[in-house]
Amino acid sequence: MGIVNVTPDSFSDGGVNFDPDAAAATALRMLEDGAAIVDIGGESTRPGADAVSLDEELRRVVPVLERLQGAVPVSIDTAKVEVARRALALGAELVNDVTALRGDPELAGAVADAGAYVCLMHMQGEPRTMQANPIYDDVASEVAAFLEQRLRFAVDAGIAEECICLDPGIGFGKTVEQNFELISRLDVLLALGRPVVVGFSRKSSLGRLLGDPEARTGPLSASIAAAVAAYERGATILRVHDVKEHVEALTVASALA
Ligand code: HH2
Repeated sequence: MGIVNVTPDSFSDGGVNFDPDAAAATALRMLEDGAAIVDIGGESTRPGADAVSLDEELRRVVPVLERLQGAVPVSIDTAKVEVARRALALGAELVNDVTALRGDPELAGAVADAGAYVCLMHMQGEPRTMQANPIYDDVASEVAAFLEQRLRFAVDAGIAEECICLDPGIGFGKTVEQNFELISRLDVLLALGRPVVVGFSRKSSLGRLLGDPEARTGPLSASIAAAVAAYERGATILRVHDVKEHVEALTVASALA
């Protein structure tokens, strides 16, 4: 899954794809580079980010979705039902909701009505404050219990179970150690029986593990290592910024499996 953030302030690619033509060109290049789907987002959820209004989020993503319609398989990274509805009408196949259907009471019904796929992600707290002091007794079991509960909620709302994938939410209310533990214990999440999505790409935990306690991003080499490790532990979808390099690494890893 390639990432295209149509935002001025995303943590690693803010501003790069803020122009709709640039965003659409990036998405098309990702498809050529081997992405199966491209995740379009109009609101940064980096630690400390402020929320974006509905009008502004629509203004950012709709022109990009219009340019990609019929050309690229699209996922819409949003927690707002109106953004999801517009994206689904413009051909998006998957709704990637970092609130796991807790943010907008109407989103579950909209996904169910459209027969779309949905990604349910774990987050402790909310983006403005989530990195202040994340606390777990056992991060893998608590994330799994949360995702199991959200999976039940989604199915009860009418979303077909086979349309649902689950994501531990790397960096969303987790310390460096907790992020790495979630990948090393990915089996706990796989036991829920749904495909697992992992988004470690460029995240600050990578840079911090490599010795910079103030790092805001991580290098490509570390992103690829994390993606390959997640793949080898059973992740199905890797959410990444640098599609070509990840596809090359994952192709080799799968040939060696
Ligand atoms: N991470 C980000 C945003 N959306 N969705 C899922 N399912 N999993 C993730 O790990 C995930 C996500 C944050 O990364 P990015 O989109 O690059 O940055 P920003 O939120 O600053 O736009």
